[in-house]
Amino acid sequence: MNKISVIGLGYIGLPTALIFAANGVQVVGTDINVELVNLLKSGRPPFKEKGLDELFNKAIKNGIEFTTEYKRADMYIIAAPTPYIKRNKKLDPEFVLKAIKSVFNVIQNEEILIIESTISPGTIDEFVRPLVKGLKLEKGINVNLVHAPERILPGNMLYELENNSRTIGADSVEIAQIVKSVYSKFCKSEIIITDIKTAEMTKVIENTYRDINIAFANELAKICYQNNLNVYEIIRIANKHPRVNILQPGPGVGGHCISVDPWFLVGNYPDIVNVILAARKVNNEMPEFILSRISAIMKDHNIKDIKRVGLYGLTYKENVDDTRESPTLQILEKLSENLAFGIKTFDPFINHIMVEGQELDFQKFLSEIDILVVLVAHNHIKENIDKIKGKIIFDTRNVINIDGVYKL
Ligand code: SAJ
Repeated sequence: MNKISVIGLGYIGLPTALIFAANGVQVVGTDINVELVNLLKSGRPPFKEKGLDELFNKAIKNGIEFTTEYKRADMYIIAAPTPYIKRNKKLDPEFVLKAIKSVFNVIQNEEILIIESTISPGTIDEFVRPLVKGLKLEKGINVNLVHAPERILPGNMLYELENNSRTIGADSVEIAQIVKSVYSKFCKSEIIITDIKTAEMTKVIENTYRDINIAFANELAKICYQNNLNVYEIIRIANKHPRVNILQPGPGVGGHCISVDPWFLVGNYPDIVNVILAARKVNNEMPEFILSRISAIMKDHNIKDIKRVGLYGLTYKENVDDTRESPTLQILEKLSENLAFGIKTFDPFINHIMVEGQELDFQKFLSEIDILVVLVAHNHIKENIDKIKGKIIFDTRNVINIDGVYKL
């Protein structure tokens, strides 16, 4: 396994390519996006992540190659996007299938083809195997399929790449062992070998489990609000129980994973799922709950102009610059057009205008509002408590410890 080709240099593919290269593997990183490849060639990673710059420099020093072309390798890792089709709650495997077809233009024989992209259970059987079978016949070669899903946490990706256990799903234990030995070049944790469908299922249910637990915390927040109880104190005390681990309520669930993966199970098993679907509904209704709380606070303080309300945070969670499916964007979508235009927003991680009413300067943002709604717990807001004193604050993330702050 001298050379690895990583295809798809996004949130998963890029850190994976870099960490293999930083650990002495010859890596070629391929992406169809010319601007992205040029950015990488100029030595600039496309997103912020703790430790990414150092890893990037190490990979460059070790000769990592970035290109839009597909290059021959001993192992191909596909980390192409797997978008979720809202209409039928299914996964769109097109990007992955296109990448596989392109790999077959350079593949020779017996290489290992690893899919790291999150795919719904059964995707390999339903879409990948038929495609690969045809391509193998056409070229008269064999290729070894593997599914190795990742579980790294945005905001702590590089630490988790090295320290999280991995699942290797393969058709043969021998191939799985080879892949396991390659991943152990950087993975210091347990690498579990299983079959492909089990690997597909475990990845999706891990995120589904988390979504259900967040939904429980959110529903608990609504119950506590009605009873004028402190949901955080109740969770804190309940979690003292040795077998209770309730997560934190928030303004909703964003990101391209937790808010997406459970839908694959809803789409694939509509006659079975109940809890999974109910949790999705609870989390998707949190933006409405936040809006009802904002209007109650405005009434409390006799503030009629939505322009005096500022939403802090556009990303889907703290200390990342990813806004996909963020609760704030969900809230803005639910506001009527003129209200959405009126409300102010600010996010220290977003340095370009992406919504109407967004301020790029924190002081200016604060000068224009009376009510500050904290929707994302960036370190930035915790470091600027002195600047927000005097505002009416609605802290949906329980990170502002000032008297009189509204909480969930
Ligand atoms: N959230 C809460 N309350 C909590 C925890 C999270 O409201 O107690 C919200 C966050 O604010 C965010 C959303 O949920 O909007 C998701 O955030 P997250 O940190 O739970 O998850 P992701 O999407 O950043 O990363 C998840 C992780 N999966 C699990 O923790 C089971 C990560 O390990 C996966 O690799 C990633 O999905 C993925 O790529 O699948």
